[in-house]
Amino acid sequence: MSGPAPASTTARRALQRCDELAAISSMPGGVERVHLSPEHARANAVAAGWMAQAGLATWQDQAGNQWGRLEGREPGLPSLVLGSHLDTVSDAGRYDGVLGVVSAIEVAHRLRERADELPFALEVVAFSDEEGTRFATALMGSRAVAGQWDQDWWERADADGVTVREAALAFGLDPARVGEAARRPADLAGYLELHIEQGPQLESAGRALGVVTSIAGARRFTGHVRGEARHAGGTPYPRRRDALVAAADVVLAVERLAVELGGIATVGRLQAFPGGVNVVPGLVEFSLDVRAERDADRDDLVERVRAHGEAVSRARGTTFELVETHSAPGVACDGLLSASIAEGIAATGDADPVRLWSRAGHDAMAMAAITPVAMLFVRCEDGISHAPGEDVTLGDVARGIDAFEAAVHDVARRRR
Ligand code: HGY
Ligand code: MN
Ligand code: MN
Repeated sequence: MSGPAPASTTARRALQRCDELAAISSMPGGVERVHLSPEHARANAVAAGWMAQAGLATWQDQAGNQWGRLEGREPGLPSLVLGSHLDTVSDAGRYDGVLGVVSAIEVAHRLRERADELPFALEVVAFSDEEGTRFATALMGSRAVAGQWDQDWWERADADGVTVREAALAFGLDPARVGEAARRPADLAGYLELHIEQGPQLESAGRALGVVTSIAGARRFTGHVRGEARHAGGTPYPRRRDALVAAADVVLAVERLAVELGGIATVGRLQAFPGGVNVVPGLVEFSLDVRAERDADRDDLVERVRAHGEAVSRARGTTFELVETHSAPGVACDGLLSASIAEGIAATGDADPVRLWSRAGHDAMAMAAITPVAMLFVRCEDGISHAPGEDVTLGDVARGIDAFEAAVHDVARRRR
């Protein structure tokens, strides 16, 4: 067969590859692939094989990101980078991040015969840590590429007490060389990311694809409510300092305040200690994730939650504390690159694509520190994500890959 493969063939292969990656999991019967794990190494190796098949020169950087590169009309040109992440949340779906990586590889594959016409090199990147599942932070892979590696991260430990430094060494990385993962802005022409929407807006609008206008920056915290563990039978109510009852009040307020202020806030994890059926809980540890379209509104919401937690604790004789574990500023997508994404979608028959801001975080946020970024969203079934029910259709993926490829051609046309 000569010429590029038809859309449905490449889309079918992209979906098969999502299935193949889903099988690389540390969770029996589910999908979990975390930073610097054996599954991370296997997924990188598999992705590197696909990149090589697509004609890309491949390498893994010192932050565990997997790269591939196709030279443009002359060697050494700044690169247009297409990418997303291969790490997952626990009990994940099969498309968050992964669809963006396999679609980028398909686009590179289709362009390989014509790469000598491109006014940039084309690179594909599979980022190592977007979700922060293992070390309770996020974007470690893309932040390393953006030259924003935080030296404090080395001592961060996972649930088993393994630090990032120990995990990096076991993975075969040299912590002293993490700076080599950083890319220079002058070597980049931009960053484009295809991702499932992870919400229901495209589905509600009856559209397969959308242009992302901006990406909300999340702040994440580990919270503690401290009271006093005592006998569940013997301790009268006036003497109790029940950390879980105080925390429950905070959890309800998190939802109420988020709705009131137009933000989004979630307590996704909560644990009571010592955890005995006949012991008043003396300590609660919980997570808090806060987002809004504008950073100022998000920060306001954080302070309102903190004030509520402190007030509840004063009334109940407990203490309340929020320690920040992750903070990313919101990011605006680049106007010109977004125009290319819109042109790409238009080439698939939707002349006036939906524009929406991303409630979810993406590697593009980190990349925006060193190069202009834009994103293409693909509709997902019922808006479900971060859950095994994540789903997409073959038709939407075919359109997404076509639009992604057409967007790359449009960027090339504008740079000539
Ligand atoms: O949580 C997020 O927004 C991203 O999917 N990691
Ligand atoms: Mn995710
Ligand atoms: Mn993602």
